Amino acid sequence: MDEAPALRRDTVAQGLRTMRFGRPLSVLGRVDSTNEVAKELAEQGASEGTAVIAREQTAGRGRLGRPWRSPPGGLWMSVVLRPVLPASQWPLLGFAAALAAAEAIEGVAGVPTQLKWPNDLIAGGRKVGGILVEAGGTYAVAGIGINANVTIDQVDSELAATATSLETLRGGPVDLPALAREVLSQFERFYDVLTKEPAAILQRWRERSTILGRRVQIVGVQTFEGLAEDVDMEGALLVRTLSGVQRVYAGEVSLREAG
Ligand code: BT5
Repeated sequence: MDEAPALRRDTVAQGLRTMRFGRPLSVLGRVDSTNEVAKELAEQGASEGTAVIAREQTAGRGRLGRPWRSPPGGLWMSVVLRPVLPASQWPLLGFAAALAAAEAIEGVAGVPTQLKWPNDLIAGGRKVGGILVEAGGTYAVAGIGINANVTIDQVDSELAATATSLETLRGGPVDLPALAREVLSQFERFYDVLTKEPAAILQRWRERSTILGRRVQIVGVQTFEGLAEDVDMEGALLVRTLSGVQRVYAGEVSLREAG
């Protein structure tokens, strides 16, 4: 069986065809969170596209303070952004990152991938990755996590029912440096589309969505059910309930499929 190439700066940078994303690029060993490292770089003035990849994270994080398991073999990456979009549309940065990750997974690993609002990457009906965008004052950091060559249920048995990995789905390891390169390349492309024509990103996102047209349960300050109808230009989910359409923001809620 083929050995997957090692994740190093040179194996990722070789053949990288981007203008800005991944320039500069750091590939680190074990860090707390690549979002944290990228934030520090952004605070020090790092330019847009600066990217940080780690082989392992000890304190990887998801939304709402949730932990993100990040063993060696996964793709744990963050990119510094300096968006010119109005702040109200910054949630769409997460949509662009998710679209990029899905395209890259399909292109490099050949695994069909869908998106679940707000930030989940879904393959084989399970979570194969996620996006965490964190905003600073003038910058944002987009964190992209993909379970590539990991057996996630061996890392955390609680994830056995909900999570999967590319290696599990395709029955063999994926070329991790090639995946990293393709995520950077697709992200630069979708980010530039977003800057010029945000509505085009929404349309692409809708085409990959798992939940539009389905009944969902929103769990937050209030818990309610409704029909996930659409997403809007601020990345909010529009949920039709008996009392009308509710706009739901990602910062505040979890979403489940309703029976
Ligand atoms: C996310 O949060 O899905 C965003 C994950 C972002 C991770 C990247 S890795 C690079 C960068 N650096 C970071 O520190 N973070 C970013 P959320 O939707 O809140 O999902 C978190 C939930 O997913 C947890 O509560 C678990 O139930 C589950 N989970 C944790 N680790 C997982 C994994 N590796 N695969 C699938 N599910 C996981």
